[in-house]
Amino acid sequence: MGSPNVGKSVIFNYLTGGRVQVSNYPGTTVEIARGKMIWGGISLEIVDTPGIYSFRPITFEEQVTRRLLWTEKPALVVHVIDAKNLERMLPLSFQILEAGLALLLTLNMMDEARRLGLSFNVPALERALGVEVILATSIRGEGLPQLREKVTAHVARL
Ligand SMILES: Nc1nc2c(ncn2[C@@H]2O[C@H](COP(=O)(O)OP(=O)(O)OP(=O)(O)O)[C@@H](O)[C@H]2O)c(=O)[nH]1
Ligand SMILES: [Mg+2]
Repeated sequence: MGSPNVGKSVIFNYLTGGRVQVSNYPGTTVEIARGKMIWGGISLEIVDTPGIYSFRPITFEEQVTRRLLWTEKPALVVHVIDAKNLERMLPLSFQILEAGLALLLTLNMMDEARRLGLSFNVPALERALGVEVILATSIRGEGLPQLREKVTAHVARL
């Protein structure tokens, strides 16, 4: 899950071999998409959600996403963030943690962030937030094998 237009569906397609629509405008995904990932002997259902700005269910997309979290209690929430807007997007991470859900934070669009001169101290961020952090440029597949490993490892520990 995450804000609109941050690359959630690109990541979903990578993990599941799915083909949900990806486009450069917010609100592309309007309904929940489900796919299967089999990796390391573990079979998982991966869910792609409509982009949301916060847990306050104002838009229909936010209502859909929030209901999914409460009713299905996912084993792990992959919060996808645009690395260029970390500060603006982090509050949703805290809301996910406050809801008692396990979180894996993915700073996507690292190609654009690097172009802006941004870099991230991942171990420091992980210590400060108490969650695992991945850097990714999902349109190039960078960081996604690592993301898949961490998702699988988390589920294997349950
Ligand atoms: N430069 C760059 N563009 C990316 C990256 N990941 C995704 N994109 C582009 O960002 C746009 C949005 O990607 P989507 O996967 O549709 O985003 P989404 O989060 O599913 O968006 P909604 O469904 O609207 O919530 C597309 O044009 C992607 O090609 C990345 O790492 N770097
Ligand atoms: Mg989408």
